Amino acid sequence: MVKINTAMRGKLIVFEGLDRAGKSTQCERLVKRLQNEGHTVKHMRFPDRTTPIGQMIDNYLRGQSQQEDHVIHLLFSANRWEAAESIRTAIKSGTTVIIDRYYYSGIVYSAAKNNPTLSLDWARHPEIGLPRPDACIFLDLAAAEAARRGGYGEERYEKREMQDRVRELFARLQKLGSPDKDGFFQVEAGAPVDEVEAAILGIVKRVFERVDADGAPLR
Ligand code: DGP
Ligand code: NA
Ligand code: NA
Repeated sequence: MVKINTAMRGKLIVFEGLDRAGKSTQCERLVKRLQNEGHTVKHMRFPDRTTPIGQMIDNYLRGQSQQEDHVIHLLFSANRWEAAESIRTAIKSGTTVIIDRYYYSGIVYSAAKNNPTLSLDWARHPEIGLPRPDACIFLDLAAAEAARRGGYGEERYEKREMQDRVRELFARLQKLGSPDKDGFFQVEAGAPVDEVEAAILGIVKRVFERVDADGAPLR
C-alpha cells in the first residue's frame, strides 16, 4: 500500500498522545505493516529506559527517586539527544524510523506541571535541533476515556488531572504554530483499533508520497 522507493531516504514518523491512547499498539501495527511491504523500519520509543540517563528517568517515573522539574526535563531531552545521530544515520540509509513519543511529550508533560519558571516556551528550547519528524500523528483521547481503558498505571504522571492538562497543552502546542505544523495529524483514538489503524495508514501513505516527491532531506 505504501510504495517502496529504495533510492529515497527513510521517513521519520512520531506517535504522540496521552497515556493509554493506544500509541504502542498502533506503532507496532505500523512497523509490521511497513516491514511486510518491504520497508526497512527501526522502531524506537522515548524515554529509552535502557541507557544510563534512561534509567534515571525510569526511577523517577516509578517514584523511586525525586528530580527537580527542570532537571528531569533536561534529562528527558538528553535521552532524545543521545539517539539523535542514530536517527539521522538510519534515515539517510533509507530506514524509516517510527517513534513512540518524542519532543512533543517532552514539552507538554513538563509544562503541565505549572512550575512558574517552566513555561511551554522554556520547555521547547532544549529540543531545538533534534531531527524534525516528517509526521507527528497525535492520537487524541479524552482523559476520561483513557481512564476507562482499564485505568492508569502506577507511574508518576498517570493521574487524571495531569492528563487533562497534558491534553490541553497538546492542543495549545498545535495552535502555537509548531514548526512542524504541516506535519501534525490528529486521529480520533476513541474509535475501534482497526479504524484508527486505517486512518493512520492513510496519513502515512500521503506522508511517504509527499516526502518522496519533495526529495528534501530530514530537517
Ligand atoms: P511511556 O513509556 O510512553 O508510558 O512514557 C512514560 C511517561 O513519561 C508518560 O507519562 C509520558 C512521560 N514523558 C514522556 N516523555 C517525556 C518528556 O520528555 N518529559 C516529561 N516530563 N515526561 C515525558
Ligand atoms: Na505511560
Ligand atoms: Na505507550
